[in-house]
Amino acid sequence: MTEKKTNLSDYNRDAVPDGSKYRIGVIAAEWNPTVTDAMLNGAVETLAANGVKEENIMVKRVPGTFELSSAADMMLRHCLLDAVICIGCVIQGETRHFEFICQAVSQGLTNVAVKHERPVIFSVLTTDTMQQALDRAGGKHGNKGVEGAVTALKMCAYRESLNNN
Ligand code: DLZ
Repeated sequence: MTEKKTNLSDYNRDAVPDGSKYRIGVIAAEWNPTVTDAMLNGAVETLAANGVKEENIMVKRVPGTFELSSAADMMLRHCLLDAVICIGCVIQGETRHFEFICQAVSQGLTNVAVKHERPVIFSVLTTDTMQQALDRAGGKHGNKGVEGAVTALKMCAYRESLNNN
């Protein structure tokens, strides 16, 4: 049973599968780059710290969070990967863009995961303010990129456990 986490960067090292045999894609949106770059670094560092080889981590960037779904779909169609981590940051503004982007990316990434039967990780911050996002991109609440990398490895192992039955 997973307890409620107080910090996104906290994880039990013993509970994370060894990543040495996995190939992982990481796609980061260019919007709000201070936030997404910090999440990207957190994700890549965490993958490496848990055994994923540098040559097995494919990093790509896309213009905005809205593009993450189509980019993940293309990546899984063209590249042999075990999982894709999608990193974005949408901050509530004065227009309704926020709700359209959040709705589209959450549903879109789910669809891509189901279509390809691969973990597609939702490392997307959806916050009211930039400060709330920074707090979750290496700030006082940890780094959502770290959480995404840990989730990707756990889901790779989950999928593998089914193949072995
Ligand atoms: C247009 C837009 C707006 C208003 N806000 C954000 C945001 O907070 N975070 C983000 O990642 N992207 C934003 N975008 C860009 C869209 O995601 C997308 O790139 C454009 O609508 C073009 O499809």
